Amino acid sequence: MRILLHRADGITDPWVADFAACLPQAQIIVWQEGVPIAPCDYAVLWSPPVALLPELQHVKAIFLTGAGADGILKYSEALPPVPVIRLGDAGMAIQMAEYVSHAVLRYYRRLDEYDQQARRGIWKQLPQHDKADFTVGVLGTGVLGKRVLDALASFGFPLRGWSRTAKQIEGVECFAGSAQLDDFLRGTRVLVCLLPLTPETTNLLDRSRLSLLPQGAYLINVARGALVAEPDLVTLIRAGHIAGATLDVFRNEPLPAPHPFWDEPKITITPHISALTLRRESIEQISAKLLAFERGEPIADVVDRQRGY
Ligand code: NDP
Ligand code: OXD
Repeated sequence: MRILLHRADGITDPWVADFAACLPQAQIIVWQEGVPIAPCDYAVLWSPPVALLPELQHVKAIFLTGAGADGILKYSEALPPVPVIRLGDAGMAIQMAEYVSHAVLRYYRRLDEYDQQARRGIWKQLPQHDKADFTVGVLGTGVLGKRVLDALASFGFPLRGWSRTAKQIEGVECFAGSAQLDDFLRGTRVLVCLLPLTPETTNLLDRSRLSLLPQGAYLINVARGALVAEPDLVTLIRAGHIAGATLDVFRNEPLPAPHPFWDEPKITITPHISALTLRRESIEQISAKLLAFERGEPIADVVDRQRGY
């Protein structure tokens, strides 16, 4: 069995070693631009360069080393009609819960403001936010969104979730579909974005939708930058409607300099680290799915290419 491997960071040796341990019957071929290779049975990659696409014509399935499929589905027309299988959690959900809980608590406990005070030598207790008024709304209640909601539940925040299909999640007020989005946003004080990037969700958070959030709302985007209309977010922050944003993902990554986000003190920037791909967990999951696929068994996390996630 021949597996084509592509890593955007170029660090491939540990992947080859761990695949050899998990799938000793497989030969791992590291893709290198311009180096011809014999056809492979499977591909393991995430957001490949265009030059790699011809190598996918012979594969039986494409395994992603990430949860989001937008980086490969943008080439949909050039892909063979084979299953694309994304990661389901593989150690990312708990990282996402840590990151989002930290950001929500930082806003709720006014830690940013205390930090600014401390830098100016000010010792002053600020009024505590009312928790009943600090509803956290999670866009996307899939694998990651659900884990984030579970983590936030332990702090007692009022919770709501929005998904494409109707859901029932204990302790969470659930909304579904575009008909219920406005109501969801109107009652959300901290908006957490955990949606996949699809034609339906691109630019979902534009000026009109972000304006539905109550005055003094916060945005935490850990999904994809193109879900948010970036200039609109800056406008609403400068107008004081949005009190702050924590952004881990951007339309163009790395976030270019200059970009207005860099100069906006109410925006916290991290370089796409809210949930990192964990190599060992990912290789174990991919190997198990690949073997199940070879045996003709059903496998989880097959991307619906029509839906886009
Ligand atoms: P899932 O597929 O498990 O969940 C996606 C959720 O979004 C589902 O609840 C789905 O609804 C909902 N959804 C999709 N389209 C729509 C729509 N048009 N309207 C309303 N709801 C919609 O994905 P994951 O939770 O595993 O991952 C979510 C995203 O997080 C990834 O696609 C990726 O972009 C991002 N990500 C970011 C990382 C980072 O480090 N910043 C790391 C990993 C992932 P339904 O339940 O009805 O299907
Ligand atoms: C992912 C990501 O989709 O890291 O896995 O963004």
